[in-house]
Amino acid sequence: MTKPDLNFPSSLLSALREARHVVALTGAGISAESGVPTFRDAQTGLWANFKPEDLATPEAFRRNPRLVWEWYEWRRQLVGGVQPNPGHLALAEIERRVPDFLLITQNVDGLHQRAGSRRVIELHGNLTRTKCFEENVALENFSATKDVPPRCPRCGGHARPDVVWFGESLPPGAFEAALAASLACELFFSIGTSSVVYPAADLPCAALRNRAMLVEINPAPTPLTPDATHIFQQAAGIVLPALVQAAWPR
Ligand code: BV8
Repeated sequence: MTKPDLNFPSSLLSALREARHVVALTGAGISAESGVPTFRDAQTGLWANFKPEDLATPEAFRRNPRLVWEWYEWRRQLVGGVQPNPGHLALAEIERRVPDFLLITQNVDGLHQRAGSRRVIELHGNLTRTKCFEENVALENFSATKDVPPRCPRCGGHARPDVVWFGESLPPGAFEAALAASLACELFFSIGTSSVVYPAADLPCAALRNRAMLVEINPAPTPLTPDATHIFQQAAGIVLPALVQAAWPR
């Protein structure tokens, strides 16, 4: 892999070395280099004719529970077959080096935890977990019946992925904790997100209200780009390991 011509401003390197409170918000882009299509990538194969935003809703599930369940089954299989990439691993390293580091993710793939990150807020849930659509209660083990989606053994309702769909509230307390950390941090990273989904997209704005240094890592510009202190328009899997190496040379 060619060495990136990344020169990190000394202000960023010293901020990262000296900060106590650092927050990173990630989106689907950080999993792209693991081979997980981003949320707004053109869908491929079986799903080429569907837009994720049209599938990730309770209405879509009510209309066609089998279709939505099978989309998540496909994504679960895909995620189960990939590995965290150097971007995920670099964030786990930053957590080990910064006194108070919080990772807030919009992703539902669980790759941050598999990379070793421990302080993670999953704003939008996790597709490896399942719950009952009717009772909104976790379903640990449901016998793989012939039903697709499987049925809740308690009430007979449909099983669904434990993710937050459009129009649904975030997990209780998740956004409040993420907002409090964003309002208190000195350094905020927005990584691999198109910054269009709310309320997650409010978090970097909260950091700016606290006069935090804002760093955006995304090959493409986003609505947040004009407000960023530092912008790295390259892949997270390239920028993040290089940043860790520059801040804490081995
Ligand atoms: C809520 C889980 C309120 C499922 C997701 C009308 C009614 C209700 C709400 C709304 C409404 N109108 C608007 C809203 C708010 C709505 C919203 O924001 N809509 C948007 C579309 C305008 N939000 C909600 O509905 C939220 N809930 O507001 O509740 C409420 C309150 C009380 C009572 C009831 C309701 C819930 C939002 C959560 C939706 N669920 N996911 C699933 O994943 O299947 S969101 C979905 O989008 C994913 O989680 C994804 O992570 C997230 C954001 O997308 P990104 O992560 O940014 O991914 P994207 O593909 O867009 O971009 C990838 C980026 O990576 C790109 O910029 C690309 O350039 C970059 N990239 C690519 N490669 C790399 C890279 N970057 C770095 N390195 C690389 N290698």
